[in-house]
Amino acid sequence: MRDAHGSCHVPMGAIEDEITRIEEEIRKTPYNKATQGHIGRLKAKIAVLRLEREKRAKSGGGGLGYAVRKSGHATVALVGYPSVGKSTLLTHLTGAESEAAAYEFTTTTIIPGMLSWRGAAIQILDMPGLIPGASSGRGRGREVISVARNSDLILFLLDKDHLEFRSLLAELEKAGIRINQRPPRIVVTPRERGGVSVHSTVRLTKMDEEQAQGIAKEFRMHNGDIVLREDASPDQLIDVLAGNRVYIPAILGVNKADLITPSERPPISTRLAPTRVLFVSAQKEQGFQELKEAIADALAFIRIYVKPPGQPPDLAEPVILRKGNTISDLLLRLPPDLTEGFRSALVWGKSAKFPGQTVGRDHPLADQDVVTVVVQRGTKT
Ligand SMILES: Nc1nc2c(ncn2[C@@H]2O[C@H](COP(=O)(O)OP(=O)(O)O)[C@@H](O)[C@H]2O)c(=O)[nH]1
Ligand SMILES: [Mg+2]
Repeated sequence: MRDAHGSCHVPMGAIEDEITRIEEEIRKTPYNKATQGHIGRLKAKIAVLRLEREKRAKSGGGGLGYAVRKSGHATVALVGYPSVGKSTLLTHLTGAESEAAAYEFTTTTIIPGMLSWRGAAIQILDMPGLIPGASSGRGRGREVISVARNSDLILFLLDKDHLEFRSLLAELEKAGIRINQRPPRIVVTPRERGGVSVHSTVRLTKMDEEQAQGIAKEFRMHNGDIVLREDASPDQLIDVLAGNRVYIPAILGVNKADLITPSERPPISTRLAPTRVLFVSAQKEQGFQELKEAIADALAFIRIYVKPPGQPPDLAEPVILRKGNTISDLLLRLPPDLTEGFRSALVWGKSAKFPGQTVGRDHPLADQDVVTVVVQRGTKT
């Protein structure tokens, strides 16, 4: 609904002040049935103001002007407070040269390293520490956040002496990053007239239809249908209306484990539950095997064996893809002479209904599938 906002000419500072004021109002308002509609609308107002702020930051030239070149099969962003050992971890895990020193804010740029794991190349990005206020542009916050937004996985790293990570999450949340969540099952269809109608396919307990309409109004949506296919919260509806959200998985590591005894670990795990904790020592290279496995698991790599027609499959060098990838994604990774004039593919393995099933470009593949690409003969010029 971003196009729906008129361009109001409020100065940037005023937007910031207004966000702070509304956040304060939400904090002061007790949450109950009587206030839930009001709070929903306040949250929607904040979301709209943040969209406006993003738009300004981009158009005003004060934007990012900055990007990290993605390479490898997937990109992992290392996110943590300053001095938790992110740079040390990158260096020891990947061999990349990153500055690690015994003082804060040593990482001035984002440094990439490459980790190879069972044939998959995983790019790991070391970043300046995330600090409160990053999402509104404090420190190098904008950069950190834009890199995190574009990554396939976030690896949160905490220092064993500073186990708080709520505020890291909050900072990413404010920037539209949703961690370990799936997109809400809400469908919004704008229309020309007829007002806003809200339908639900399940019983709603967190927000009623009138409250949903109130939120839509804040996004200047005056006509259209909102279909809630789950018991959605106001926050989830706001996410769908705001439209710039990204959904990224994350894992959590606690560093400097060389300085803690085995008996000190369980209480730390309990404290951070239900998030699973991986104990590592970046410096002593402890816990690296489990960490690498957790990264690879979270990235959900699948291995595809390509079988040229009439030949055995190439089992030595699978093509590495991700869960959910299709034949189309596979084609992009093969040399053009193997895919030119693509007609169909034959699939053996878990994704096939029967061995050698003929499928099209949209067919989702599974780990260890064997695939033959069938091309039209004589189409080459
Ligand atoms: N004891 C111990 N110290 C560590 C470990 N990892 C990093 N450090 C130290 O913590 C300090 C900050 O590390 P650095 O990698 O620069 O942190 P960053 O700001 O998160 O990149 C440095 O003095 C490191 O030597 C570890 O696993 N164990
Ligand atoms: Mg660093």
